Amino acid sequence: MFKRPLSDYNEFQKVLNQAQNIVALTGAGVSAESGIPVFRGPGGLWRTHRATDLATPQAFKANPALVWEFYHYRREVAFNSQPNKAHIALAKYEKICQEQGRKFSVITQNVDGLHKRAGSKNVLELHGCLQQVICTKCKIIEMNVNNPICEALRGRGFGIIDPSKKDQDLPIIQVKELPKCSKCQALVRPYIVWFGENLDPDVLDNARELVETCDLCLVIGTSSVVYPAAMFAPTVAERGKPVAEFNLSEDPFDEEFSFHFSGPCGTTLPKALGIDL
Ligand code: BJW
Ligand code: ZN
Repeated sequence: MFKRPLSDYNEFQKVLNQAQNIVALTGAGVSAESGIPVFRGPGGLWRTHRATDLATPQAFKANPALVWEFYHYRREVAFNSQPNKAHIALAKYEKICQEQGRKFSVITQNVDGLHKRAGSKNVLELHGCLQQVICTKCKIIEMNVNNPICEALRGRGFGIIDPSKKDQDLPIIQVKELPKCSKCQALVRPYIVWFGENLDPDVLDNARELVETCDLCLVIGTSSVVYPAAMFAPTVAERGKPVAEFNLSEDPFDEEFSFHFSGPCGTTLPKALGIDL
């Protein structure tokens, strides 16, 4: 028989107040109200491009300039965005938990850095971050928040997202003009986990441990289609622990989830966590 998860804030708060080890798993929807496009669905980043054209190591090998244009656009949007009420509520709730000796962690699929900028401290960035680059040769990982990251990318990338902007008429960027490693001068790439690449093993181990030990999981603004993150919340539910989903969607992702709060998480999440903003 289909069990419908509860949408009752009072019932959720009873569970929340009892929990000692809480994990919040977030996806692109948590940053949507900061103006950062989600990946899938209407208005999603992938709508005019196949993900495999832009977010795979093969795409970078074939056309590093195209991939860098895409990431220059993404960096520009993310660096000019601000954390929204959902990010801030999570950061404030982590602080409350810390004061009470309870554990609160964020596992995010997002690469925009907004959880940390909102003040969250226990954050695992599963898919990397836009603020870092990795050298294709010596593999050194460096922080780089220069914007643009190199002169050749200034004003570029918007035509990838919106073909009417026609930046395909601009001159092709040569590989030698793309961002370079400060140590060995080889080409660098965004420090992002692309399709078909393994996640950082330490980050993945830490995430798995949280998933296996938490006593409450909040799953916020994710379509739950990309692995391994997609299996985290169902794994918690299979252990018999409560999972509370916050999504625009009316329908829960998994009938084993205990709670489903439909609507923009900038509204539903502060209300559920009892944070006044
Ligand atoms: C709101 C809202 C609001 C909106 N309030 N809600 C079969 C089984 C298992 C694995 C695979 C498989 N076939 C292939 C794989 C591997 C692959 C995979 O999972 N593919 C699937 C598509 C099937 N995974 C990988 O390759 C991973 N590596 C790996 O598994 O290594 C081992 C391996 C290697 C080789 C083969 C097989 C295994 C790596 C995955 C890396 C994902 N990278 C991306 C791109 C990064 C690039 C970048 O950011 O530039 O990460 S994909 C993209 O999707 C991005 C996101 O982090 C990720 C998840 O998306 P998310 O966050 O869920 O966003 P959306 O847009 O999908 O959803 C938004 C949601 O928010 C929606 O539900 C809205 O309703 C909601 N929403 N506004 C509340 N205001
Ligand atoms: Zn190098």
